[in-house]
Amino acid sequence: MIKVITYGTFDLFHEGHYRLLERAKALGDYLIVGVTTEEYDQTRGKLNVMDALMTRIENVRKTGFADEIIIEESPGQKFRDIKKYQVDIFTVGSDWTGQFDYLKDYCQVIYLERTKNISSTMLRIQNKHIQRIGIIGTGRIAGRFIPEAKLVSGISVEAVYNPHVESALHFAGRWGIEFCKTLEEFYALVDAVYIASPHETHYAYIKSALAHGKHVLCEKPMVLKKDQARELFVEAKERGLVLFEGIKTAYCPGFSRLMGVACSGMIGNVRNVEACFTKLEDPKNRELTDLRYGGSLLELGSYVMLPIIKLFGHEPEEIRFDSIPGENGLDIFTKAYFKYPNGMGTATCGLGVKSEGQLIISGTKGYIIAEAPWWKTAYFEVHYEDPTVVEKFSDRFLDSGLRYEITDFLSTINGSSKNEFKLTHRDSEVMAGVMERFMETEGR
Ligand code: C2G
Repeated sequence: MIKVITYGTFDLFHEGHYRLLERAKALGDYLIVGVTTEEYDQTRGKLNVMDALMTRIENVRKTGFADEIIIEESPGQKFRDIKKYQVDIFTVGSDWTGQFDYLKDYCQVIYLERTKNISSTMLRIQNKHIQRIGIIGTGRIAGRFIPEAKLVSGISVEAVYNPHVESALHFAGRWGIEFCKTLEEFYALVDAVYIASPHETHYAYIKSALAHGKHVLCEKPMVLKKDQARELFVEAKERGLVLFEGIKTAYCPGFSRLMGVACSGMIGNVRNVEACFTKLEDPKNRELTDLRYGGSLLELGSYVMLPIIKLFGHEPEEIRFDSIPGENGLDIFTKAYFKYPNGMGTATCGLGVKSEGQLIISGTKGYIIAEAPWWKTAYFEVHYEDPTVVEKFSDRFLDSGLRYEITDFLSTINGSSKNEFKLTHRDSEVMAGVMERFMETEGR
């Protein structure tokens, strides 16, 4: 008797799951299905699971393919189960290709083609809607999006679009999603769009996606003009669509907690915020060669402005910039000074100068300090006049951390939460305005 085992969350059960179980059963005579517990999903950083464990187990049982259902509750369990149940074949969908090759020493490992274009009609009836997401752009960030999206329940990455056809074809092949020659084809396959193309193309893509009734999650900086930001948010609102600027820091648990502590009164009134983020970039890369849309502030400014704008608001009395130009004139190190009625902020960023990446929030009773990479907030401290009193806070920041913004984007679309406070439309507008002013001072 050939024994087969597979594992999954099986949340919002859909035909992708059904077809996986059907083919897994066909691989042998006896199929064991491991369904993940909430705790295990928490451990492995799978977010936004909607159905309770018993619901997910029942949905697997109803297919009739499982001869035995177990629960998956800890890392390393797969290996133990293979020994314990004397399994001949481990199988899982092709979105995990390569991730379980280590099991090949103990049993056959088969990756089954994941199901594309899952129609969520069945789910719509159950009013649990899977959002089908398409990606515009095929660069580094786009490549990080798919592994992150896989760990957010309730979305399915379906398609990619890039006018450079060969990179779109390569990307689609690498990730097992649909390649679309035209935007029309692309929009037909998705409910929402993740835009990870060069900054200057964002505005047109957002306009086009909204016009086609698609929700939009756009990489930062979303747009480089205040009026464009305002226009796009108004249009999204009028169409009942969600438009998010993807600044991963804003959505991660650690940063939300840091903001909470800063506003809690623990450090008294906030009077000064200093945020620094430098990343030495290869001078041949677009970030340091595109004379109009490159440079440090446009690349990293969203991160270092975020805490200042979140804590002091949208009406600085004065904004001033100091920059160090590289050989081609692009800013390789920029400080933006913000003067408010009740405090001041300094946003420092650099692609050509290395500095200490700290976030310091100074208050009338104490201060918060978060070391680099504070923009992937996992740890920060609160200090007071008495140096022996230090309060420490830590949160997990998993992998590239795009899953947090994806989760908030999704739950806002599904109406299950209004996480506007993490990054408001006004915040995005103000940041676009700062970028615009900077580009004006640079004569771009
Ligand atoms: N699947 C599929 N087609 C889809 C979606 C999912 O074939 N459109 C497959 C997945 O590849 C997986 C199974 O259905 O083999 C269950 O998917 P999930 O519930 O998303 O489980 P997952 O998070 O992929 O966990 O330890 C758990 C395993 O790592 C799988």
